[in-house]
Amino acid sequence: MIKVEDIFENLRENSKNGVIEIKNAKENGAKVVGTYCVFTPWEVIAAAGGIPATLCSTNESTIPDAEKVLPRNLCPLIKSSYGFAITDKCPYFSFSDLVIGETTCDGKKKMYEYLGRIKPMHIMQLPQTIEREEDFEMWRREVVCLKERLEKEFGVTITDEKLREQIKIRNEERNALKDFASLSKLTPPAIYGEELQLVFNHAKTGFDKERVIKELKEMTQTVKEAYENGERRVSGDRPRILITGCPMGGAVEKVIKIIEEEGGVVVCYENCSGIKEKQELIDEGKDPIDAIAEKYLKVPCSCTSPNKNRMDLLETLIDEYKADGVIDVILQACHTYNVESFSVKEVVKGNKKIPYMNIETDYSQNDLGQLKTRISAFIEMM
Ligand code: BJ8
Repeated sequence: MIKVEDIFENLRENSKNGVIEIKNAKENGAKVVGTYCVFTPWEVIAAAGGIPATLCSTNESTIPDAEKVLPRNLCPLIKSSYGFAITDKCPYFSFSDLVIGETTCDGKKKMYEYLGRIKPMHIMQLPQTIEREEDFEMWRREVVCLKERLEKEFGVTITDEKLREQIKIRNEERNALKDFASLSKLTPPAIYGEELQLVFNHAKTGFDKERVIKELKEMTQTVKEAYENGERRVSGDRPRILITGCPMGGAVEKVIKIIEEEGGVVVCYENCSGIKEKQELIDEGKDPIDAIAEKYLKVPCSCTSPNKNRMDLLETLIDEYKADGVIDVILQACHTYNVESFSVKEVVKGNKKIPYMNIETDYSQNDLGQLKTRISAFIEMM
């Protein structure tokens, strides 16, 4: 039987497999649809026969090129995304036949205007607030517009049956990811936070969803069995950290590394590269367009106002994963997450009575020393 360490080693070694998979699919005539945000309803793209692919956005190497056009004091995620596109360094972007964006934060939606000069784009208009009936109606119309655009671009008809099929697959993947993440609920956790992030990344770049679901279930089973047989890879005296805030990945994984080097363990990611989008399933009993619109409108992103769902989700996750402390990771110049950090602090320190720390960082490695000092002091205090 495969050892637990080997599972993660294989994932690290095969992290580029997604590129090969999509290249082969493209050569066989598949249509690729690039996405940036978890508001994009993947089910609609897949029901059109397209492959939804998350585009590159987490490396600092493309930022200097982006800054020839975009202002320097802009969020690194936006600059990196644009830099990847103009330098043609993101294979997923190169393969995309269409790119989908949403009107989330100001920087992102304005950047999309320039991206539209390079690739065909479809922009979904996201309501600013999500609580009124008219917000749902507006977003539902946007889902229908996307469906119609894909039908036109790819010369296909998206039936309710195809949508239902994709909803079922993606729900199964969400459940499989949540089951894997549940290994961090154990005391002590069965896995490290770096490994949890690795598995989320793996699912994101695995395009054959049935294979990904099977792999996730097997990984969960292997880790669970080893744990039940007494294997303890993570020491029980490591403080359990929940990470919230902006999406992570690539350059920002420095934060995870430091937390675990300094004696903590990340047990949960309340962000878009973690569990945020996975928590809620799509209702399989409803009209598929209604159900898709309803699910995605509930993504608790700071770009919507108010964003009470995020505070509720945070409280639930702190309890479920038995977090000892919360680290709020905010990308430089991300105003919405930065402003929201005050409410997050109120929930964490006020309601849950556990320590909270806010980190503002970018994609450079210049702040490693400072991050290390602050994170180490935070962990020591717990
Ligand atoms: S659903 S979090 S993936 S918008 S970090 S670019 S908000 S300035 S990434 Fe996001 Fe969708 Fe929301 Fe999730 Fe702007 Fe902030 Fe940069 Fe951000």
